[in-house]
Amino acid sequence: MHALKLFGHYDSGHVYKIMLFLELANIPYDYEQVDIWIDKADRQTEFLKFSRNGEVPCLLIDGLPYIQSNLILYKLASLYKIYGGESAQRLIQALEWQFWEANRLGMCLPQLRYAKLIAPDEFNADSLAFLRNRFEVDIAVLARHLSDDRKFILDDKASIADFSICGYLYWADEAGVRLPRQINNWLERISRLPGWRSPYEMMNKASQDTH
Ligand SMILES: N[C@@H](CCC(=O)N[C@@H](CS)C(=O)NCC(=O)O)C(=O)O
Repeated sequence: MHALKLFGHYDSGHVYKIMLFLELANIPYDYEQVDIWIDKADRQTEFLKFSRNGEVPCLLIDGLPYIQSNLILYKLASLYKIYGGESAQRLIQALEWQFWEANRLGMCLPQLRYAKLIAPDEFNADSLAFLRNRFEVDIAVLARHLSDDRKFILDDKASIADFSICGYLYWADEAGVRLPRQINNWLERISRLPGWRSPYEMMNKASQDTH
């Protein structure tokens, strides 16, 4: 049994990805909230010691810090041999989608939500148009992939590829984007996995329990 401590914040889809893994797998962990809306220098000293860029999520596994949500998912899958970690082949397939997420959907969807919900003045019309166009291209790629009777991203079983990519998609409304039917159906399938809760429900609850 490993000692896990997650630093997070309820506004972060990157944190939600990690919590989905831990909650669905029923793995116990401690949680500490970090206020991501204050200056980095004012965040908890312990957290800043572990999180190189002052970002959440940061996961301590037996005292060792792991940052970057997709790396954390990869580490958890390898460690517990579940959700993609069952074999080297499944893990590498999941990793391909993790890179896709980090380079594509993860570079427009979180930004669109941030622009709509938190900082509308920081984005001009051209940047918003760029992000929206990029999102449309990426979501079409994903919808195509999910259209041929595939239940989850890799196969019939959920994996870290699903957790990584779905993180911000449950907040599509907050980002002001519409989702194709294939994507909504897939999100619905994930939400039927035992232990699933919506992002705010899962993350607010963790904050109240331990913060
Ligand atoms: N590439 C990172 C992104 C993490 C990230 O953007 N974290 C945001 C919250 S969603 C954060 O900590 N922002 C606070 C800040 O940078 O000051 C990952 O995948 O973990």
